[in-house]
Amino acid sequence: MLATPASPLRFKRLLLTGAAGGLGRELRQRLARYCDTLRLSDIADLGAAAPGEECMPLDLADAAGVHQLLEGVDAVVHLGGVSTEQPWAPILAANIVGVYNLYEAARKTGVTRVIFASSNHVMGFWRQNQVIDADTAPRPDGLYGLSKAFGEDVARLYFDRYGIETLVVRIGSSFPEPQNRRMLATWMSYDDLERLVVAGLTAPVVGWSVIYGISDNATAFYDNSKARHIGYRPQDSSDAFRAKVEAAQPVLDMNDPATLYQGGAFVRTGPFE
Ligand code: NAI
Ligand code: 15L
Repeated sequence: MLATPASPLRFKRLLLTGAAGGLGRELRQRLARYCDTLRLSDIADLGAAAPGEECMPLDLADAAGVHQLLEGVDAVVHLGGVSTEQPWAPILAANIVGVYNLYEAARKTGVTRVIFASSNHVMGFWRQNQVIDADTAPRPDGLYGLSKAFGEDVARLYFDRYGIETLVVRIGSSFPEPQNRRMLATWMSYDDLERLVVAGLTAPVVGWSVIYGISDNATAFYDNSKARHIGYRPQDSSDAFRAKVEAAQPVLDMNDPATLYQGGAFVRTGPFE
């Protein structure tokens, strides 16, 4: 299902990185109608290009390749990179070197708008009984969250120095359904993901802005009131899944850091175990 009626706003060419991933496969279908050409990239197999698509597989750590990737695009939806807690080497290549390459290429090719898929794990060591907003200080919960915090700062530098606008989307949990009680607060439907990305692509002025990628959930750790200028209006809610999730996970262990902190199990995953 697609979230909104076909938009009259058309881009000549949009770039979607991470197009072979979970969210990339969703947005691949959904972004096509907003542009004449959808350029797709990933280090993983992208399959065959459909009409209106062009596939440019590459490693984001390849600076020359990333430069070519950005040539001739109007805007970038940057999903590519390591998306979970992993060893430092792949995080360094994709999320540190790769993001630097992306912004350098944007500067050199004249691309002026990026939607950057950041993560709630930039903020994972805030507690679940605290509501944070766009101005709250980062508290990454691992190397992955730390790398996304770096990406957010690269984006800010390239706005301050070069005027390249970025909507930083600190995505909560974007899956078909919320999978546990924490995700009742962090969940974002795929339809709302599409709404948020399109809002970021079409908002008149973005500058460097932070928004939390969540649906209209009754419980939330995040306050998006400082991102009203983006015009994102979520239409879905985790509330529809609440009874099912609570039945599947009736008891919470209040001594488990995954229950106490917003980052959930990420706060005790990986090199800090
Ligand atoms: P995913 O792991 O399914 O997709 C990421 C894609 O990036 C993969 O297809 C992978 O092959 C590609 N990639 C990894 N390293 C690469 C490299 N060196 N060069 C080129 N491509 C590379 O992740 P998912 O769930 O689709 O997430 C997309 C983005 O959104 C990621 O940046 C992730 O950090 C972010 N995000 C997603 C959330 C979610 O709930 N799905 C929550 C928070 C953030
Ligand atoms: C993320 O950043 C991950 O990319 C995703 O796979 C989920 O684990 C999500 O956060 C989450 O916190 O639920």
